Amino acid sequence: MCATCGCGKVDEPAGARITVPHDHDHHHDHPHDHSHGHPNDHDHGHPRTETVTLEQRILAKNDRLAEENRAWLTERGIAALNIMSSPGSGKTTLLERTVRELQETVPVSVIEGDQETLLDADRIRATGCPVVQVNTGSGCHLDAEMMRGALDALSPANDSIVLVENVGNLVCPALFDLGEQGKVVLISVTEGADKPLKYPHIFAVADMVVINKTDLLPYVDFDLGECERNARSVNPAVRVLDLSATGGQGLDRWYEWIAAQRAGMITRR
Ligand SMILES: Nc1nc2c(ncn2[C@@H]2O[C@H](COP(=O)(O)OP(=O)(O)OP(=O)(O)O)[C@@H](O)[C@H]2O)c(=O)[nH]1
Ligand SMILES: [Zn+2]
Ligand SMILES: [Zn+2]
Repeated sequence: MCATCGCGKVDEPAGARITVPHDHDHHHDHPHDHSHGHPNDHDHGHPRTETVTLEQRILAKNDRLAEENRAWLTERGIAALNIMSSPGSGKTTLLERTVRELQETVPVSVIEGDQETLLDADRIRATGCPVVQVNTGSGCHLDAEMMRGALDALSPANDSIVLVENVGNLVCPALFDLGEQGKVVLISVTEGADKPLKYPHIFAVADMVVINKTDLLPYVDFDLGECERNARSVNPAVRVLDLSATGGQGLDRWYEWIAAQRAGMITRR
C-alpha cells in the first residue's frame, strides 16, 4: 500500500496544501516547492517488517485523527460524504450538478482533493458553493489530517452537508478513514463491470456504489446487473445506484440518499 507506492511517508500530510480559491487567484505563478525534491528513498531493500510497522503507524495515527473528525462533525450534525473513484469517473461533474440542485434548499460545501491544480475547486466555485482545494503533491489519497485542515478552512455550518472529492484512485483512499459519515465509490460504465472484483478493498468499505455515465450504456459493453452483483460479492450490504451526472437520469435517488445521510447526522447531534 502507501509505504510502497511512495505516498504514505509518516511526515507527508504536513506537505499537503489547502487553498480557498479567490476571484483573483494568481496561483499559477507561485513556486511549486512542495515535493519534487524529495529523495525517492522510501522502502526499496528495506526488510518487510519495517514496511509493515511504518504502515501500521501511518494508519493508527490516521484512525486517531479520523475519530476526532467524526466527533467534531457529529457535534455539529454535519454529514460528510467521501466520494472516491478512479480518475475521470465523473466525481466533479456529479458534485457540480449536486450542489447546483441542492444548495438552494440545503447548506452544502465541498472539499476537493487532487495531487495538483485548483481546477476542480474552480469548477465548484463557479456554482457559488463554498469550496476548498487540498493538493496532495505526490500523495494519492486524502487523509484525516488533510480533512481536518480542510474543515478548518471551510468552517461548514451546523446541520450541513460536506461533499468530499477524494484523489482519483481506487487503491489508497480505501485505507484512510476521514471521519466521514458515508463513503461513496463512483464507477462509470466505460470502466468495466469487473472493477469491484479487481479493486475489492475500496468496494468493501463503501456505503454506496454509484454507477455513472449510464447515458453511454448504448455505446459500451457494460452490464449493470453484473457490476451490481460484483459489488455485492465483496460487500453484501452495499447500496448501488446508477445515474447519469450529465443526463440527469437517476439523480433523484442520489439526492434522497444524501438527504437521509444528513437527517441521520442531525438526529445524532
Ligand atoms: N457521457 C457522460 N460523461 C460524463 C458524465 N459524468 C462525467 N462525464 C464526463 O467525464 C469526464 C470526467 O469527468 P470529471 O467530473 O472531471 O471526472 P473526475 O472523476 O472528477 O476526474 P478526476 O478529478 O480527474 O479524478 C468529463 O469529460 C465529464 O464531462 C456522465 O454522466 N455522462
Ligand atoms: Zn498510496
Ligand atoms: Zn474531479
